[in-house]
Amino acid sequence: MRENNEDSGYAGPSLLLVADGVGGNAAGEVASASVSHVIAAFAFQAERHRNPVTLLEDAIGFAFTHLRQGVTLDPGRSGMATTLTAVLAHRDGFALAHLGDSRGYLLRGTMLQQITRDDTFVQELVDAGKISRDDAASHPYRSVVVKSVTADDRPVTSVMPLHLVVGDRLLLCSDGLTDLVPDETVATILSEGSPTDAARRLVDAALEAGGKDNVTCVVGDVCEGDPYIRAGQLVGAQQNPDNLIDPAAALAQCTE
Ligand SMILES: [Mn+2]
Repeated sequence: MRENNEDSGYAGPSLLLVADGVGGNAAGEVASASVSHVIAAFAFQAERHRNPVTLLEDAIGFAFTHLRQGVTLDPGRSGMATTLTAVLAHRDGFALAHLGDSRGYLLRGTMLQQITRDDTFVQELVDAGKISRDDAASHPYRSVVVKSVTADDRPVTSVMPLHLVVGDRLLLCSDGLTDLVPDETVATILSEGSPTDAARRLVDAALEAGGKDNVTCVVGDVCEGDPYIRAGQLVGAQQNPDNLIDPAAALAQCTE
C-alpha cells in the first residue's frame, strides 16, 4: 500500500532477520537495508565465532558504526534508525537479538509464544501497570519506539541465548503485521503449510485487514543440518543495492 518499502529482511539457514526502518529523506530504507546487510555478512562468518551471542553483539556494534558513517557521508540521513529482530543459528546454539517494535514468535506444537518484548513507550506503561494491554493497542503514542539501531548512540546490548528444538517454527515480523492481525490468527496461519506459504498468508492477512504500513514476515523451521550454508533470501529494501551505505565495508569488517 506504500510506495516505498522501509522494511528489510533476510532468511537463510543461519539467520532470520527483520528490520523496520524510520527516518525522512528516504533514509529509513537505508537504515534497515544496511543494518540487515551488516548482520547477514557477520552471520556468514558464524563458524569463526565462539558463540552466537557475542557474534550478534559484535554485528550490532558494527551496524551502529556503519550507520554513523552513513550520516557522515550524507547528513540528509541524520536521524535514520531501524528496529532489528534476528535469530542466529550456530553450532553451539541459537541467539536472539531484539531492538524496537518488530516481533519474534515461537510456534512449538500448537503453542504460540511471543519471544520478544516491544521496546516501546506504551509497553513500558503496560509493564508499570498504568494502562492495559488493550489500551496500548489504540494508544496515540503506540508507535514510539524506545530502543533501535541508530547513528546517534551505540545500541544497548539486547542479545540473548535462545533455546530451540527441532520442529520449532519461528516468525519474525514488522509491526505492519502485529498491529492488525491478532495473535490467535497468527497462530492459526503459522501452523499450516510451508514457511514460505505461511509467510505469504500472514502478509495477505495484514493487507486484507487494511494494512497501510509495510508488512514483512520471515518464517523458518528449526531442522537438523549445516547452519553454515552461505545462502539466503533478501527481503524488502535490502533487495535494492542503492539502499546500502557501503556493502564492501561490512564484508571487510566481519572477515578481519
Ligand atoms: Mn512498520
